[in-house]
Amino acid sequence: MTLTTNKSILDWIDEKVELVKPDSIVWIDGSEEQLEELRKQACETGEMIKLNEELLPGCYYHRTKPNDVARVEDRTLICSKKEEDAGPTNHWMAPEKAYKMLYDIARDSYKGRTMYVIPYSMGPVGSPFSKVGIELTDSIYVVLNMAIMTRVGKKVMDAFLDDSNDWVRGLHCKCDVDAEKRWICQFPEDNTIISVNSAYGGNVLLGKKCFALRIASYQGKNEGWQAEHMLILGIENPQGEVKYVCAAFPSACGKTNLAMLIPPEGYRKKGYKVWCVGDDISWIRKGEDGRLYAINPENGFFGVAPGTNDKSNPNALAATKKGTIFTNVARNLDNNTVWWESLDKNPPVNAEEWTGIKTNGVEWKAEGKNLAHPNSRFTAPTENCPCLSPEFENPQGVPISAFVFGGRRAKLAPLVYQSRDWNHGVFVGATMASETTAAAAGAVGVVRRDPMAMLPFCGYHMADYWQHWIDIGKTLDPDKAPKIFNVNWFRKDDDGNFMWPGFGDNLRVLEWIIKRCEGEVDAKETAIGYLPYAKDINLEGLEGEVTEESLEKILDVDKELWKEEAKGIEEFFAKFGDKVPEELEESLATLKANLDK
Ligand code: OXD
Ligand code: MN
Repeated sequence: MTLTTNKSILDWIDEKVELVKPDSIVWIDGSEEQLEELRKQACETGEMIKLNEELLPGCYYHRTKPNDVARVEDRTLICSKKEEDAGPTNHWMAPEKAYKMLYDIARDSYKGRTMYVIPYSMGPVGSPFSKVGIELTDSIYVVLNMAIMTRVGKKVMDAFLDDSNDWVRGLHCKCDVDAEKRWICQFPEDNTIISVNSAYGGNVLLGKKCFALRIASYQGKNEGWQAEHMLILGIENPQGEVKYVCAAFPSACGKTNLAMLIPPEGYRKKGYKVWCVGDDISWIRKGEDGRLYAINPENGFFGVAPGTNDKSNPNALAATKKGTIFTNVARNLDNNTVWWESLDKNPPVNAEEWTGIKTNGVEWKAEGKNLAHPNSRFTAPTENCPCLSPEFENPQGVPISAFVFGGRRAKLAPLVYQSRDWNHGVFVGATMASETTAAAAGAVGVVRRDPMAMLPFCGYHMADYWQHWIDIGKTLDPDKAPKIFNVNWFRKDDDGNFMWPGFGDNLRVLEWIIKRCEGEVDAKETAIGYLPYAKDINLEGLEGEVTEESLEKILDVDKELWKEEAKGIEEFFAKFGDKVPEELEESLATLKANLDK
């Protein structure tokens, strides 16, 4: 039984069936009965393990092959017709060559397997922002994850026009999970994604990075909207007014934590609340009132487990307590629950680490080994999140007051600054950078430029993407355009200690940002943009940790360091030749001139 009579969809599926030759075909209708049946099957084959129903109701455990635990950027290709359209920051292959290579790998690979056809919607079904995709997969794990991360099934097809060709084709073939033949290919001009030889989330949940960022960024350029690697949060003041902020950070900068921030006690007592609309991706377009509105196209959180605990992010932890799939974490065999580094201080003694080795967790840790993989994940429904915004399902999205960029800079960037205007804000985003941490392989403290946190996710030429930002700005009335800011929670003193407490206290900075957007507070004009006066950041309740004096230091702009930074930016821009928008070149020239004053 099919769920649509849309000919473009049915023809494409027929073609792919012919290629991969499944034994049977199952359409995912989104019903709880069908999903429950699939969970049962996955448990029977060992693909998943049911966890303790009392402690973690509806939760399952899965492990991937050890060679398949993360996104693979050097095997992620943008297959545009022209190489120059992929740009210098993407890996590229000509579409003809890529299709042939992928079809040769995929051919007959579903023999003895079932093809699952997943119709899914990115965004609330029927919202003007939303887009439809069809993912074909031979993995029940993928089906069950997609059913959490997106809206799936009959309701999606029922709302989809019979003659529409505006849908994204996605073919996933697990094959043998051979790392040498693993490819994640986006064909932006064909609305097509093909992923082979992986079963790791970021490579196979095609709605997420592949569609909602790489393909969607390209669609957005052509259709006048934006797909961004941004969280969305709402800040409610004691009067009940909510202002929304979109923020982009490179990995390991606490994006999910900021998205689910818990206000400091003093703020909570006054009645402040923070609402999470999304933790990873924003789709943004202009509303009828001329303001920019954003939706979170996803329906779940695919979060990194290690580091998530009661202190760092109680809301994310709460979201994982039911209906969640855990991947590559450790298992506590005494009570059939899960554990990961820093969840608490008590690794299970009777444990199974992430590859399945039975071990005494305490001894294992004493040997300096991880029980959970550092990139182990939870796939949790957004509806579980205690601070999920009541506007989460709003088909019109939420109005954005500010865009916030940020990174990890030990010495350079001040706690917060505001760009002079939209174009300067685009420059701030385009030149975003973060210092590498010990969490990733390679040297520590090296500056890696990651424009708008989109480096691995932009589906076309990065300089054209910057131009798109500039062009969007031209369509906005400056009074209605979101103001653009940069934050740095990671400034260190000369002894290497963090100078700002971070976490919930970041609300103090967000409060200043909102006040700036509302024109309620003055700022100091500096070489890099507008900075707060220290007195304007509320430090109530932070006594002893941060004083107005130490705040001055976190807000300091060291001109010599910034001159170095300007050189780094110049080198970075050189990679893009004459494609860098003139507005960004002008911002660089202004920065240099300001620093020489
Ligand atoms: C993610 C990422 O998993 O950005 O969200 O890598
Ligand atoms: Mn992300």
